[in-house]
Amino acid sequence: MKKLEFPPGRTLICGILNVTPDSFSDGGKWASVEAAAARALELEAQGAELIDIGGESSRPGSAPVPLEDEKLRVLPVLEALAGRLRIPVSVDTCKPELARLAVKAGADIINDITGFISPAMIEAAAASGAGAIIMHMQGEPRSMQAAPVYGDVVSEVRTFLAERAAALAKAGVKRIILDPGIGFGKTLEHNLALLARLAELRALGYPVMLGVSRKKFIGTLAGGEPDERLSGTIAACVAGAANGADIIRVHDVRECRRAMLVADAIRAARK
Ligand code: 8Y4
Repeated sequence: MKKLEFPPGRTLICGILNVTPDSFSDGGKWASVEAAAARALELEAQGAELIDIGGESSRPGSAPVPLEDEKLRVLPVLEALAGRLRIPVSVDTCKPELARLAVKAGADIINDITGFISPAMIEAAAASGAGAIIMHMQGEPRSMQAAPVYGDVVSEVRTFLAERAAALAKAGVKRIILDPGIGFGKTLEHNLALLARLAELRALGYPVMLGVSRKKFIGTLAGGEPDERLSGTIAACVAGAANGADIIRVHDVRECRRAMLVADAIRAARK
């Protein structure tokens, strides 16, 4: 199993590989599997240090995907990639059966946007020997953006992540990454507070992943459709890196990698 390494002072890039039907639909099943595998190799060549593969659209308002559909989307791509990548792969799923099968098919890390609240997901991570990305979400994708409410969003997210990390560690999961879940049951103000105070999450002692790429709060602040949000994405990633993010999860790997090379160099010159 491949393991993510965290060289001090470097912000790693996680490239997003969506394998939902809308992402690779033309040309039938084999063509779409090969296209997805080729995209993963391209993200690696562009400087990704981790690939996050997901077959369930977790956008606000989206409906759950049946297990069989998610399996048919994700597993063939992992199988097609076996032995072809030098970097680890995470699987974005909250279904324990898929998580186990994905690790058997070559995934190294389980990325659960529901934060391993299900004991079966904790068990899947523990039994498979995979690492775990614990993300915070308030509510569920279908309804989470209705009216999210917190007292202090940063301390509530920190308390949740600390509790889930303790449960995973107790079950024997070794490689744990925390993620504040930007946009998952959060208003603009909540997202900004989490970005500004990321250091409070990092203080828990685990690496922190940050997912801001093309998200709605960037459109709210700077305008633009998702494919016009690269500048805002880079600004948020630079701010996140300055505040201690260890990994950024992004669509635009080449551009964000260049931004992190500059941001990390400036951080290294701090006295
Ligand atoms: C355009 C395209 C606009 C996609 C928004 C989006 C995170 C995550 C997602 C995250 C972790 C997304 C699976 C949402 N976000 N996993 N997953 N952290 N760990 N929306 O922030 O990319 S999906």
